[in-house]
Formats: sequence, structure tokens, C-alpha cells
Amino acid sequence: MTTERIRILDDEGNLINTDLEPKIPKTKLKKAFETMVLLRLIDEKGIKLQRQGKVSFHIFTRGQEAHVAAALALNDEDWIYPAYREHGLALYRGYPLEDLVNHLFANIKDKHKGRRLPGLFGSKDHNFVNPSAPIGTQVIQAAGTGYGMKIRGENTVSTVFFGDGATSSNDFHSGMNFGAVTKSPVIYICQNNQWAISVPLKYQTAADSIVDKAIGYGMNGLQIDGNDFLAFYVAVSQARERAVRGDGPTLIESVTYRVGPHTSSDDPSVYRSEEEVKLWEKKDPINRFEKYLISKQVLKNGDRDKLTKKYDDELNRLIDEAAKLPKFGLETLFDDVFEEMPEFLERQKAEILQYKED
Ligand SMILES: Cc1ncc(C[n+]2csc(CCOP(=O)(O)OP(=O)(O)O)c2C)c(N)n1
Ligand SMILES: [Mg+2]
Repeated sequence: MTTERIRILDDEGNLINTDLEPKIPKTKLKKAFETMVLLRLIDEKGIKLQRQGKVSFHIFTRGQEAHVAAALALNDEDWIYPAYREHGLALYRGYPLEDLVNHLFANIKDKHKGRRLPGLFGSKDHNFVNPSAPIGTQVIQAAGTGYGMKIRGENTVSTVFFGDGATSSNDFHSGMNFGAVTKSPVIYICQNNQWAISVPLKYQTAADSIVDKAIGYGMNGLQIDGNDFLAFYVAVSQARERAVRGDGPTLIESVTYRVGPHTSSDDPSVYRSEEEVKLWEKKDPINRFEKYLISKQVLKNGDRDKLTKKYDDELNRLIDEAAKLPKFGLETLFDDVFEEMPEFLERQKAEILQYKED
């Protein structure tokens, strides 16, 4: 069995479900659209910088930009455990673009001191937790955070994003079960983008759909068109209402597609067809949202080009500045681990510094 998929906009961006159409202030809609346009540009620039050897790695959000809707449906105090394609949530919450660019360059201003893969960033100020590289680990972390919120009687929720591939991990099971049994305020969002690098969805589950798993854990389940901004917003809003009411967690399956490669290290042409990608490009979340916003007079024809130009200029400026800055020295690898550095590390540090001088 599969729950009915929530869709409010059709593939072209026409409103097809007026009953479910959410009332969102125009300023928020506009800000969300701007964030999505910015994400697309970050992808375009990020991969070029990686190919030029200026940054070491790029991870794509292309095709999955509708996740920004979750930032509008949540409160800023709610915690977000991202996977690694949810940059839009941090940006919408005010994470400075300059910090993101410096992080991508792993330069001296990188808040993560060059120690994390570019794109795997977090921010304590924005309740946006550092992503974990091992797939799925954030699911159980988010469940624990939700349980903590419940014990403290806080009016907040813990939200976790993960991929279809992550549903095959042990942590998915533990995290889903723990959240459901403790009736904690957790929102589990599976970005089912059909692929886990080169492994297609059919090898992740024998179930008809990922949302069906909610039944087995005894929790609420919603399936949405994950390229439909409005459906994303409505599902997260509903899940949040339930969670803070004390009715427990929800699993949201967002059916979407990873239009870009897995990362800058991947070549998807060796395992999937061009036709499949083209089919999904027609369901582009930004185009659909733009059409809706024009119909609501939030945007005008031509506004997107102006926004793109504005962010293009801003990104170029930040990139130029970031590229000029030096990297953290090798010796900083030894910082922040022990309050007092053990003798064996002192020795290793001295050895490294010696090589550096050679
Ligand atoms: C435990 C673990 N196994 C394998 C990997 C290598 N790996 C990195 S991303 C990835 C695919 C994850 O797919 P999915 O959860 O669908 O997320 P997507 O990349 O599609 O957004 C894999 C297998 C890893 N990081 N951690
Ligand atoms: Mg996937």
C-alpha cells in the first residue's frame, strides 16, 4: 500500500489543489525563491571551481531545492539535522553566504578550519547541525534530540533529512523506532532522489514505497511530490503541528530526483540514462515555484534573471576574496583535540612541521 502523494502544483507549476494551498506571506515566499535561485548558482559555480582546482570538492543540491520550504514551516528554534544537500535551510535561516564560500575554499576564515568536506557545514547559531559523513547516523542523533526536547517540555521539534540510501542503515531503524516509541517531536524527511550514488532505489527496499515504513514503526507518514515547494511546506507544517501537540513523529517521503552528479567525484552517465534525467528536469522545482509566484503576483517575468544577476555578482565578489586567503597551516590539525597535548602528539606535530619546512 502507498499513501496518496501530496501535490499542490502540477509539473508545470499550475495550482491543482486549492484546498491545500497554504497561506504564506509574500515576503517569505520571495525570500524562499531567492534562496532556491542562489542554490542553483552555488552548484554552477561550485563545480567550475572544483574543476579549476580551486576547491577540493563539490556536492550538488540541483533538483532538490524545494527543501527550502521546510525552513518556512519550522521555527528557527527547531533543530535541523541535514544530510548534505540541504544548504538552503541554513541560508534561509541567515547563515552568511560569505561563511559558506570561505568554507568551500577551506581558507583561514572557514569556521570549520578546513577540516570538513566542502558542503558538509553546520552552524550552532542556526540550529543546523554538522552533517555526518557516515550515512544515516543523523537519524538516531535527531531522535535523541527530539526526546530531550520532550523531557524538557520545550515547544520545539527536531527535524532530520536523509536519503533513500540511508533507509538501509541501522541508524535509520534505531532512529525511527526510538522516536516513535518515545512519541518524541521528530520530523523524519527522506529525500528519495531515486539514487544512492550508482545504486537505484529498487535495491534499497522491497517495500512499495519508503513512506510505507512509517506504518511498521507506528508513526504518521506523508508522501509528497518533493519538487513541489507548496507540498513540502504543507507536509512539514502538518508534521510540526502533530509533533508539538504531543502526537509523535512523522515520516515524510519527498519523491524527488538528484539531477546533478552525486558529487564532483561522480560520473552518472555510466549508470543512468539521459532520458531519465531529462524527464525529471521537466519537473524542476524552481521553474514550478516561479510560475506559481508569477500567478500570485509575488514575482514578475524577468525577476528571476535580475535575481540571478544579483547573486552572480555577489558570489563572484565573495569567491574572489575567498580565493586570496591562505589555508589553515598543517600544524592546526593538532588543535582542539586535547586541552593539554599529549607527548606523542607533540612529537608528531614537530615531525610534520619539519616536513613542511623541507
Ligand atoms: C555508512 C556509509 N556507507 C557508505 C558511504 C558512502 N556513501 C556516501 S554517500 C552514499 C549514498 C547515499 O545515498 P542517499 O542516502 O540516497 O543520499 P543521496 O546522496 O542520494 O542524497 C554512500 C553510499 C558512507 N558515507 N557512509
Ligand atoms: Mg538518494
